[in-house]
Amino acid sequence: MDYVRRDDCRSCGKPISQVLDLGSMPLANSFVSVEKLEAPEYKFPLSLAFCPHCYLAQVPDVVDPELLFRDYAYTTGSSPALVRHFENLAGVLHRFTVDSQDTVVEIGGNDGTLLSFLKPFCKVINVDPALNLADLNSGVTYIPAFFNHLSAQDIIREYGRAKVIVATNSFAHSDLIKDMAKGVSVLLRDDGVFVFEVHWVKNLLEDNCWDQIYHEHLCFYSLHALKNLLEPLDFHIFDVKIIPVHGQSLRVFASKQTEMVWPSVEMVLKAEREAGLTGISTFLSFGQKVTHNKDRLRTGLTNLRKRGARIAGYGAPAKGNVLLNYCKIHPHLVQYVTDTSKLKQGLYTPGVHIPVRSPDVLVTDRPDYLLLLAWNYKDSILEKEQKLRDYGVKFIIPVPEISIV
Ligand code: DWN
Repeated sequence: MDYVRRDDCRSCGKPISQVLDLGSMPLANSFVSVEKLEAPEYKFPLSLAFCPHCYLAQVPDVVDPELLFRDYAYTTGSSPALVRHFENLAGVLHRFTVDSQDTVVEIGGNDGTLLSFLKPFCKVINVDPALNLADLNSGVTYIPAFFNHLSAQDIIREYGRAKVIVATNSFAHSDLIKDMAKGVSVLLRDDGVFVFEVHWVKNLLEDNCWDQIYHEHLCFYSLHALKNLLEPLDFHIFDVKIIPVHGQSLRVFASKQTEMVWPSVEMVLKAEREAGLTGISTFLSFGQKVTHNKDRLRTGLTNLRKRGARIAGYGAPAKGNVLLNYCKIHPHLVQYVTDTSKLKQGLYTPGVHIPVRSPDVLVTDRPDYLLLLAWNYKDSILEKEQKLRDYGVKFIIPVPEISIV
């Protein structure tokens, strides 16, 4: 089945309530080759729901993961700021792997960027379903599989149990999230630690990062929702950090031992209560704000084009494809988008079919405006492109509010 819609919470099983409808949406990472531009394209309903019982915000629209992840256009290495972030994370994880015989398993390790920093010190295994990324994982054991309770048992038979299990933006990507967590529990040594990074739902709501809602991101976590998911599985969250990645994310540390809990956990829980993350009204007002933002962005771009301005896009992230399709931004508004990823260059963005070009095009072609679709790297990009800006090219920042710099 390519698509199924849930009406129950994937964490606690109780009924969920829809808070935002983004309509029919193509798959955010399914870029289109020129040969397939006229062919039919997968589009599925996309919405956001909230569970008032365990506080998990979630996408109820479940697309077959074989369609989403087997041939994956996104590579971590295409974003230098993210590579630096993973080098820092590797240092944090290294504190838990004191022995070269220790094993670190990464769930959804993509092109092996994070594990490349750890492989000199311990055994490293990347469990990722993308068949097209295997060759990028040099020196890393690559298991082309979805991580779940079953594949965890296979890994134990072949490699033993893990001292560290890490998941950076993959612990929100499974409909069977409890089965994924059970896999972590059985694979992790009793003295092991589970470290994962997930987009923080507080950032989604407060910074209006609605373009982060797409079929790969099935869960939008608060620490409250994570506690309700993991504690029944005998995990204990003992530390949490708020990190400036993909907007704002939580870096969560959990183990199977009831060791001490750092004050950071209560601090984040308190911030979430104060932000209204345990009540549906906060999520309903977010939904209304998104609709307003969509209309403002499309009207703004249309007015610029009417005045003869030329607009291109900067970055072709998955979230950018949600924004382009939800706001119905076609090539007559945004002529092309640039992206550093060679896997995306020469292809077309899903749905609206805007051509993806190398950033080199900007050396000779200077549009009046660049719509910053990769807004989560705003600081590093604005710095990198200062020369373009000195020539008068303006950047349109779509999130959290539309601004021009
Ligand atoms: O969970 C996921 C998130 C965390 O990462 C996956 N669904 C896939 C991916 O989502 P994304 O595509 O929105 O991630 P990024 O890292 O925001 O994508 C940035 C894109 O922009 C990349 O394709 C690289 C490109 N880029 C660029 O062209 N010039 C990035 C930078 C920093 C640049 O200077």
